[in-house]
Amino acid sequence: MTLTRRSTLAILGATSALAATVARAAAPKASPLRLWYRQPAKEWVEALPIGSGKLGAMVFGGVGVERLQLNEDTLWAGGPYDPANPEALTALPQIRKLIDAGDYAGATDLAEARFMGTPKRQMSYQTIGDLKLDFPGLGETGADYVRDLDLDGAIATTAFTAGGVRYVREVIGSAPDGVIAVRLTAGRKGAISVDLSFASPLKSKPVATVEGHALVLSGMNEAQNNVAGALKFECRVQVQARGGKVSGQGDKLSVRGADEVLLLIAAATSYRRFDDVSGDPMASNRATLAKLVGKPWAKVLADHQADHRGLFRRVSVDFGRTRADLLPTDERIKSSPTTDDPSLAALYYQYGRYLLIACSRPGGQPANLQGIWNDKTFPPWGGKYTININTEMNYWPAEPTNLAECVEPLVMLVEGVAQTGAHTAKVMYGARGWVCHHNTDLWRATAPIDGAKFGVWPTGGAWLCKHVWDHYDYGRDKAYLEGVYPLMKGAARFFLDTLVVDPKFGVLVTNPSISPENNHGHGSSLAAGPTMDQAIVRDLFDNCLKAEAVLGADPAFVAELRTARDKLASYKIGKDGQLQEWQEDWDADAADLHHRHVSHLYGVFPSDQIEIDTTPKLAAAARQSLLTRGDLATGWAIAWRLNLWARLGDGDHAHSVLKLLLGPERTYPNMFDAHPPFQIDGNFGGTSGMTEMVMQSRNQRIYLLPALPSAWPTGHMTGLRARGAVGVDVRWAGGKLSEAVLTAGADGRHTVVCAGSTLVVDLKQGQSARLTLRDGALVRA
Ligand code: FUC
Repeated sequence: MTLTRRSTLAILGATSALAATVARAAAPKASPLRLWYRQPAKEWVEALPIGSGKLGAMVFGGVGVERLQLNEDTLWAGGPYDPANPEALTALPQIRKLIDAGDYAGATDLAEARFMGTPKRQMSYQTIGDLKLDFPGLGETGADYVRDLDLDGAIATTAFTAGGVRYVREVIGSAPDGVIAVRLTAGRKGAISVDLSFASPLKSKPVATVEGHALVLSGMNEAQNNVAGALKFECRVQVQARGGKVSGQGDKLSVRGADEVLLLIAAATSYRRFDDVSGDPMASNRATLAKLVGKPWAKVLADHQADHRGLFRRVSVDFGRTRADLLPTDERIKSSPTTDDPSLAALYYQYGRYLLIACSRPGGQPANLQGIWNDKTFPPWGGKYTININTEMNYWPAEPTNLAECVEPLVMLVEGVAQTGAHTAKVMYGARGWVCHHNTDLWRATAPIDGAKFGVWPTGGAWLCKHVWDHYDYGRDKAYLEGVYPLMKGAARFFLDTLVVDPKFGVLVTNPSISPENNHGHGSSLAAGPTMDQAIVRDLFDNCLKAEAVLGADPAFVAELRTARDKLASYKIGKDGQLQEWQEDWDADAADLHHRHVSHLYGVFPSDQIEIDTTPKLAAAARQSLLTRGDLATGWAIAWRLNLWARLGDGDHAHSVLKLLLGPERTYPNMFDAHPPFQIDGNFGGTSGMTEMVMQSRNQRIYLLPALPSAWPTGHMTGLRARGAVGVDVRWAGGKLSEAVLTAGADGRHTVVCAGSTLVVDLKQGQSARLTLRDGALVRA
């Protein structure tokens, strides 16, 4: 890739300072796939994340003291519990009546008193704590210091020189071997001495012991919200030293005078399922480590990188490059608001993919509010699965950026909440099917929590079902669809049983519900039939109908769905030309006109019920709503706006929103998204939004460059996926498509749209088609 010189004054001004700083540092080769820094991390949001899917570590890159903050994805507070509140069933008709009568505050009070889960809060994701590496004789800094995270190699490296010796420390999270592996090397034999110890903030006070050449931390998780801690956990660090001496003392393990040291870190809890904590973490860790006896670092690394690259290298992206990409990552983020740095956007894009690969792998838990990385016992919002936007946003980029495998944990979560949620549906609503409100946790709790104005929202599970369907729609694996159809059907069944007729408008609506988490200005947030609910339920019904059309044999259910679907409330345009957020035209009365949630625009993105080309009036109303909301919001909320502006076909507006996301107020030095505080959804939403600028796959059509900003005149994005199991490569120059390649994973017909021109392409599985623009028309090249 060659550097393109940009002629903006900002760049030219930065150039000479740049050259000097780059020369001073032991900078890694400029690479579009590398985060790098000239100093160790002081704050957690400066440390670099690595992960095996199940295990995570934040690498601080200290010289005399290295800190590896560790996570295991099932270490959460509490134990199996049932939050369904039986009082809700008798309160339900009264709450509905109050809502129908317009007494929204009264409905809220009653819901608060009798409709909330018990306990009213869910459990938190918790850290294991830190593995501390003390290096006697090394100070705070070293010469020629550099630390980096190579996204392609999935490896964090710290290197520096001290006492004339070059030290290199590498850390990986290996999915195939199920460990975090650390290699310590030095340029002189016998130069490595290190003391290992654990420090954990868990109030349950886990204990560290030495077993031969292993340092072991074991204990229990914490109790929370009156739910006792029921999980045993263990973290086991196996030390292999070449040369030198390993010795243990109390709760410390020491290495002296080694040539090279390898640390293999395994961690596990006794969690098996939301209702089963009978696992044996010690046996599991021993088994994991036993498999690695005699396996050299080179092989551990090679297996890890082959596995990672198998996913990561599917997509390549380039938005152009400037000299700004020679700077350390933290400096680029700081100067990004005023600098032309398109490859920072590309780095952020690929970082999102890197993070998903590192925190969401088959057999593990889905990405929570912080993915897998958390240094607290009670992180912000419990680090849970908030499913009124955040968890879904985590998975927006998964299918289009060719990481379908990473969706498996989310589908497994839906399997879990479909079971616990069937109980909640029965106990709290007297309904069949299953329901999940605005949050869930490791224990797959499904009742409304936190407060009526947050929790009384029955469409969380239904929204998750969109991802369950999308996984089929992108992959076209019929056996998979057969397996998940009962989940979708159960979610739909709940709504067939609980939708009620709105007495004023005569349509079928959810009641009680909210438009997350917005106060409509009429005494509360509670209402009947908020626009988002109607849209989510419409998608759910439609996707069930499509699934049934593939699988067949469910005609009675289809008839029921069709009847209900036709009675769902449709979209409404309000007095200010906006897309109404509620059945009533209340938008202008809302307590916060700039509310971060843009729930009523779900139909534009992530759904495709509203499109600029097929439903232009609704799209214009959505645009009006979006303009009123404004661009500035929390990290994830900016990311949602980015996706929306891309869907509305405004590339330059999308790019200006992206700039807000990439700036230092919304991106920490380690590129984690700042809500603030850290929340990973913004990272994933950012990756999704950039994809949407280049390629959109909706309503059986593939849009090429639907929202390309003028800031990225030349570039490519290859290895994407569209619905219908088709691969898409897009290359452009001078702001126009130069070439697109479609590669079919299944037989199908694809309608491709670019610059107002449409082409229908029929492809058999394995075939590909090369497309280009000729005299403004899309043609096969
Ligand atoms: C939703 C949002 C908050 C936050 C929380 C985790 O409730 O409204 O902004 O992201 O989830």
